[in-house]
Amino acid sequence: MDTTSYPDGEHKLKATAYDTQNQTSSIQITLYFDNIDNPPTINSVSVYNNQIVSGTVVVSVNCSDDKCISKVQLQIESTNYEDTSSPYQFTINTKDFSDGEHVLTITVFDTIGQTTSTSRTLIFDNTPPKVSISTPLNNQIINKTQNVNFYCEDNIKLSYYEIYLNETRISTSTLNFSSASVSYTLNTYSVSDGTYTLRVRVYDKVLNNSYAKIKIFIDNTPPVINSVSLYNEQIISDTINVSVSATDNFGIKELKVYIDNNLYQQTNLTSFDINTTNFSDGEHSLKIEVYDNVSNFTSTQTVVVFNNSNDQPPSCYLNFSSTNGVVSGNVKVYIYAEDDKQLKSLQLFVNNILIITASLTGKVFSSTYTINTKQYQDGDYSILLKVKDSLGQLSTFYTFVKIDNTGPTISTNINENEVLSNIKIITITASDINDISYL
Ligand SMILES: [Ca+2]
Ligand SMILES: [Ca+2]
Ligand SMILES: [Ca+2]
Ligand SMILES: [Ca+2]
Repeated sequence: MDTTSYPDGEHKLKATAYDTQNQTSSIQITLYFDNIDNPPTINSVSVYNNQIVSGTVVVSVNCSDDKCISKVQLQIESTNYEDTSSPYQFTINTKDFSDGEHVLTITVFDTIGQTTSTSRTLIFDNTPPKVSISTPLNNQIINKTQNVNFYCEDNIKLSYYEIYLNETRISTSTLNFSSASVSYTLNTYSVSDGTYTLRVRVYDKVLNNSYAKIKIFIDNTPPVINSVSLYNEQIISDTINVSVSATDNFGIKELKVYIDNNLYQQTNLTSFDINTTNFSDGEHSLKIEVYDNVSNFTSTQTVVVFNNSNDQPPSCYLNFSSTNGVVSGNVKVYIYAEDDKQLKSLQLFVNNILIITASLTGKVFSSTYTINTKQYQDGDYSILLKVKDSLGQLSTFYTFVKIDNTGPTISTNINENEVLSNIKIITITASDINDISYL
């Protein structure tokens, strides 16, 4: 029987036999004719066009055939892979190929050599991005807010970046191009001063990554001025060298010196000269600002007296009547001052509290002030007199006084109305903050 002259499918074969008496007997059998074999069908492939892949990629091909599949081939350029049994899978090491676009041609064969093909274009990427930090510079000292600028690029496409300060991630953001220039504002006040590693890590779409790092110093602390080789109201003449002792956590950069609020010198040394002959005699304000490398600064201000005319400082003294240095009630204080040219002012302090101030004129001053000591508690006090001349030259006079406005305390060992007989020792006890003079 030639089955190809019949359509594929179910057929009934019936045979009838006759004997000479014309009696019959039949048999019927159901048969299936199968002469058509269609090409295979590819149902799905586990990668999609323009998919970016790296490392090892498994490509699965889901296919079927009306009869039987003999094999599936996958071809990348001149490299062929073959799988003869289901599931049809291909493990591709993308590192065996160059980065970039590659066409995967998938061909499914059935048992009579009929084929069906499809292709997928994949992008291989085994190259990490590149990143470089332009600001700050390596080993730069920074403060306040500082822009962190970096450039990154990838052979295929970037995905995101991360910025780390030491081990703390302080920023991250997505990137969607093959290159990017990024500026991030770092607020250095959010961390303590110190030495840090700033690291920028950049990822491509398949998480290949690389980083750039720099060392930075964060310094929001101004210098500390330990001392200046001039004291307040010091009298100076001609040219004087002033030295400044200052420290900073990351180093001193320079000093700025102002005389009467005008910039007089700017120097990276720790000392400077003042030529006082370029100024009028008298009091001048001297301000010194000490800067670190990122312009944090500390200033100190003093008054100095320039004297190039051989003007002599004033002299002064005071006295008052007391009994062995002890006073009470109203005390008359006699003050005397004199200068070679002109007096200017007087100040009187009790225990460093200013109680009398006066403007003076002329070369000689003398006056008596009355001080009521009852405004003070009993005890020891310092008396300080300061007199300045017209140049601002200072003269001082210093003494002590004991104030006692309280009488002695007295007691005895006998009682009121006590009856005494024979011999009785009577004790009288007296005490005072001052000495007892007599009983
Ligand atoms: Ca087939
Ligand atoms: Ca890449
Ligand atoms: Ca500093
Ligand atoms: Ca004088």
